[in-house]
Amino acid sequence: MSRQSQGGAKPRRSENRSAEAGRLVVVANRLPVRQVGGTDEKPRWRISPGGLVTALAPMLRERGGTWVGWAGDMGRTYRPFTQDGIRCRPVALEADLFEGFYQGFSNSTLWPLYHDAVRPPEFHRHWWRPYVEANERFAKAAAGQVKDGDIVWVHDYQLQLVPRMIRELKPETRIGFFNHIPFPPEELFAQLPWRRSILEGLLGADVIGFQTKQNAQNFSRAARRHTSARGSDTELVFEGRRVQSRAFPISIDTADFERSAASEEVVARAKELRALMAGRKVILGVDRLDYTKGIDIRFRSFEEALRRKSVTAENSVLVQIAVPSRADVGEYVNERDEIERLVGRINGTYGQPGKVAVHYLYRSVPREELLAFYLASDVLMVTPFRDGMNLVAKEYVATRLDDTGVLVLSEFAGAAHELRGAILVNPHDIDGMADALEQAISLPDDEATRRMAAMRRVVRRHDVYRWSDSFLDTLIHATQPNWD
Ligand code: ADQ
Repeated sequence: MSRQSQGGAKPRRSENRSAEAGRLVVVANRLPVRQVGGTDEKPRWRISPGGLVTALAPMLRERGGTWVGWAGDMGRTYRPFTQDGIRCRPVALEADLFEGFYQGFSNSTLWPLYHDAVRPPEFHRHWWRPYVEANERFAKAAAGQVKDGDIVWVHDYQLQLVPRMIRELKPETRIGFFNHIPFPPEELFAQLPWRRSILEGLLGADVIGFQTKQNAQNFSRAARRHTSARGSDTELVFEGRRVQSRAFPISIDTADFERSAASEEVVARAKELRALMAGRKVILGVDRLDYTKGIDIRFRSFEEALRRKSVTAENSVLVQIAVPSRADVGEYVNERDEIERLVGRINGTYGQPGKVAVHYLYRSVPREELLAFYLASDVLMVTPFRDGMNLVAKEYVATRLDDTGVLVLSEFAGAAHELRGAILVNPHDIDGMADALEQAISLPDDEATRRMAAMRRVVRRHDVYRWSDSFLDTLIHATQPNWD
């Protein structure tokens, strides 16, 4: 849903101010499209829906610019193309490079390290080299698109070396970086053998955005400790340049979620789902199947509540939708095995004929179906051990148009800083989570409404457009000693 379709909304600030800057060059691991047929010479593409695309597409269309990223197909080289008004510049990655850069260094070194080392990060020199090489490819491709006055916005942990690499190729460019995942405490980050290169890579940017103030502070401390950067938690000076390190909490297209949640199709499907589980409290979990999301611990807390008999398969059901993710990384295979073992154990012990205790759906579901599940549930449990933000929590809140429903939320998700009406839990504490679940299913209606209404105000005020506007506004107005 584009911004123009929001009933004649006023132009946002960055739309006006962006006149001062040039075009926008977005650099992200993935292009905002997927191939849906065609031939090798003439592939057909479709835009992949998602928050980032939604937020940036209007600006890319209006101001011009390019999205630089991988097309999702190893070893294939595609020519630049335009899809739905967005110019795409594909970056080629062969199987060997992809394995070391993405599955290795990005997902088996950085991902666990940046999520509080909930799994031991693996440090391998033979993964670092492809990480550098892949970052060089993205940086060169991006620099090739940059004209005088353009601004560049680099995204996420896979591309942390890119800001500095672009700076070397195009020294006068305004460069922003946003980290979608947490930035770990300095003591943990210090384990990384390539810590200085990563920090200096990021310091090539003018503005480095994080999900929370704590993440921004963690970065600044690590930078002061391991590089020549000096300054405060929000502003550093590195090699004579000014670098801002600030929190820009990401959000969703709230108006669009509200509209879809009111649609006949979604409302009718939600009714059907409710009828299938009539008379029972529906507790929902929705996640990528990832060991950081705490799906296993959520199941254990539900099992504890069943053991206490405060919850039974007669009066409650846990529905878990888990979207397959990184299924070729060993830890993810183990996590899936563990989750499926737990589902079997819980249903074997507590299920009744015709009434399972846990419905487990291992698949991606279409957006309307996902929204119908949000509407049909009484409680959403979001229990990551660590999460940059967690958009599922915000999506759930946005769809509860009648202010019903209860959110149980990990205090270690970035969203916990904003969604104060949630019942906050420590995901390492199984008994505490079982207590929270009991509290959630028996929360008086007026209290649930008060909490949900407060959270809805937050997601309505702070949507994904506000996020991208405030980041780009900060970047456009960033100054450097040699620019003044
Ligand atoms: P993710 O770790 O992928 O994102 P999250 O923020 O929850 O986590 O976003 C997941 C998205 O996938 C949501 O939009 C959700 O609707 C969708 N989804 C999840 N399960 C699904 C299912 N079974 N079927 C269909 N859709 C499903 C990373 C960081 C987060 C950060 C985001 C954005 O890890 O912390 O919030 O980027 O910055």
